[in-house]
Amino acid sequence: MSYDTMNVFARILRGEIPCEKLYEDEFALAFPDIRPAAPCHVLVIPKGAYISIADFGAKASPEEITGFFRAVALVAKRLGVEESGYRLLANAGPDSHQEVPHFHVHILGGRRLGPLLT
Ligand code: D5M
Repeated sequence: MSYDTMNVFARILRGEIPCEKLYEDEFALAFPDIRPAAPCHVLVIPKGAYISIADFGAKASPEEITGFFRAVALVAKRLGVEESGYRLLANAGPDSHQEVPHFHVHILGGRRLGPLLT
């Protein structure tokens, strides 16, 4: 499967679709999920064109991978959910219902979450 350059997150990165930028650096962009599943529901996406965690792990440089996950942790801290706790979620492929084929991490928090999301 090749990367779809017209996916919604690719279009957000190119500035073709607006988003509320909560954080941005050379490796990552964070913005609120359009369909929040928790009081705090933010998406963090890498700047590079990667479909999934497998693609990201296989093709991104160590610097990109480190920079991205540092950004995820920093965003969670800035959102104020570090102390109360939060969940990171990354869907990959059809069984997970991954909807947008650009690797992304969901940060979920702001309420007591169930043991698992179904
Ligand atoms: O989750 C993809 C998520 O992306 C899903 O929760 C909706 C969200 N989404 C889709 N379009 C937008 C825009 N334009 N802004 C913000 N959030 C958006 P997945 O893990 O792929 O199932």
